[in-house]
Amino acid sequence: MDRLLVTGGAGFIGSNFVHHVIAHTDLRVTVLDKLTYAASREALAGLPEDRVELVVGDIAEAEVVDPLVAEHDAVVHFAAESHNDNSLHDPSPFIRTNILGTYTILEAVRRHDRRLHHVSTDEVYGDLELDDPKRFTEDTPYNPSSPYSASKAGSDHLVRAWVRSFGVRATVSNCSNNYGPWQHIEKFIPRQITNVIDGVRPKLYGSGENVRDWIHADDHSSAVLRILEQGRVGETYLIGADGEKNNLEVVRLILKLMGRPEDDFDHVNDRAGHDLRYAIESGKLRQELGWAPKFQDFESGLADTIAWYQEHEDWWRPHKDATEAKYAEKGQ
Ligand code: NAD
Ligand code: TDX
Repeated sequence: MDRLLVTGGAGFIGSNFVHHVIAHTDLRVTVLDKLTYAASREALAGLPEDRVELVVGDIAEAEVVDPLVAEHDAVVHFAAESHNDNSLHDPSPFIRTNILGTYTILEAVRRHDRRLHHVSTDEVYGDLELDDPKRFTEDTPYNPSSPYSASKAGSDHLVRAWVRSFGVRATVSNCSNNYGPWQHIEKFIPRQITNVIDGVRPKLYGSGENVRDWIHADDHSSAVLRILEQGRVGETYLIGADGEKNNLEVVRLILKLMGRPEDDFDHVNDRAGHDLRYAIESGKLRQELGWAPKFQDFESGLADTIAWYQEHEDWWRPHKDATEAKYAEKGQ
């Protein structure tokens, strides 16, 4: 393997993955990214020009995707519409990018017989009760709740069908909630950090009892590279770092780390259909492929992330007012 095509490589996790690949392999990388509102060229700055190229284009257009796939040995597919709240407002780009886009990539890797790794989410499994001792495994039945998670579930099903029916050489990973630098400020953790920087109280949906299983984006990247290099074709691997926390705990920790009283937040309108709890059992990935996360301490990872947003205000500031205006319309 010499040349890698990374879709969505200008987004939060895709850009992290490109940096990881450049640092840990000899591969050359082409990023295919539409540069939607969620992308940032800055996240790819400083990478070696002889090893990384950015192609601006849409994964749902076969005339863009097909020749690029033909020129590469493997595809790692991150590109997606990724925010649940946006999918509740307008599902249409989620259907187009997440389902039609994945179909377009599948047809190209089928035609040119290229290796594919498809990046997905634990949200395809629906949610768990708070007191349920079970966690999601590779055998948990699909039960998505939102237009976002349903579109990701649809994309996973397409990949599995193309493996079985056409012999496409693909793997799938389903990861839990990521945090770290370059995450769009519409998402929970960066929204609250940038609110506190602005002297605005963090906004907690509903009671805040909802649990997410946090993993640092660097650990997601190392897991995806391990699966690409050593994963068994046709298999699904769950990626998680045993980071279950409820949203109230996370808001309180952000406030504490930023020197504010721990009750200095507002409860706002809940998300429609809000999933209660996600939790990943990642034993297959750890035992079969020997992967382990590096960020074991959520509090220090969060402190680094807070420092990053404090130091990169020029990056997020232009998007803050418009992002908050959209939430304000919904009483959030
Ligand atoms: P993101 O929204 O930050 O980035 C998505 C990227 O895809 C952007 O650069 C955007 O421009 C690009 N894109 C969108 N539509 C496109 C199109 N039609 N053609 C080409 N490029 C397009 O998302 P993220 O948080 O980095 O998530 C990346 C992937 O990881 C997604 O597939 C998501 O479902 C999955 N995932 C995310 C998380 C998480 O916590 N963020 C957890 C598990 C899985
Ligand atoms: O202001 C907020 N207040 C709040 O309480 C926001 C934006 C969110 N929340 C809650 C909703 C969720 O319970 O925080 C939790 C996390 O919310 P998001 O950051 O929107 O993430 P989530 O909906 O859990 O989905 C994320 O993880 C799985 C990613 O956005 C998905 O792309 C990924 O698949």
